[in-house]
Amino acid sequence: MNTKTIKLVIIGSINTGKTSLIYRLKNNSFNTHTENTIGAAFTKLIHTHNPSTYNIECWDTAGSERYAPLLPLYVRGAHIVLLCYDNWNANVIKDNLKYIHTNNTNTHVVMCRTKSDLITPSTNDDVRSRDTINAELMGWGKVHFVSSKTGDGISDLLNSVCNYIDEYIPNTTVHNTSHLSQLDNEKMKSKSCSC
Ligand SMILES: Nc1nc2c(ncn2[C@@H]2O[C@H](COP(=O)(O)OP(=O)(O)OP(=O)(O)O)[C@@H](O)[C@H]2O)c(=O)[nH]1
Ligand SMILES: [Mg+2]
Repeated sequence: MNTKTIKLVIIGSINTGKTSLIYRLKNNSFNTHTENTIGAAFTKLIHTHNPSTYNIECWDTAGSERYAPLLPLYVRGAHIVLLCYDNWNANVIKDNLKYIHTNNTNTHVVMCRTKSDLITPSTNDDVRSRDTINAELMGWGKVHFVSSKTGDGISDLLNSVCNYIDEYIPNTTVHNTSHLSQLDNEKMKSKSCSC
């Protein structure tokens, strides 16, 4: 049995559904009572897909502007960053991406269009093709359309993450998170995360 341990960080603007997405990935259900994350929250996803076990160490960051200065610290050393947005805004997305690329040239970015259940059927095709084209133009491959509410797109997202790990991460990778100990413990806890 192969075991792979990776650091995954989820970033995006406030209320884009990051905590709900982590909750869905971990519990396969929708948490209707999330609160805004304070600083960041840590949770571990253990996913088994023979012959591999994936230990996915997740940092769920706060989208509030006032925590933005902490983002580079959390993102540092991440193998994968899930960049969440619930409405395409190139400037906001570029803003988020700048936190990733300063010191993280090896970080794999996965674009997640959250709350896909809120896209009306009449605009669904337009929104999907617009976001897909925009992401391609910006150099970011596939956009994952996910709904933490309905579970739509979640297994596809998880498969994508695991495929990336299979391809690029060696077995039992250990990463250094000691820099995080500089942070005030309280800032790392989220009132909202009940994962
Ligand atoms: N309809 C719908 N609502 C969602 C979905 N995901 C999250 N929400 C709602 O969006 C709001 C914000 O969700 P959170 O998961 O707390 O958002 P967040 O990105 O973690 O917010 P911050 O921690 O403040 O950055 C909540 O009211 C959620 O119930 C979804 O897939 N569909
Ligand atoms: Mg949150």
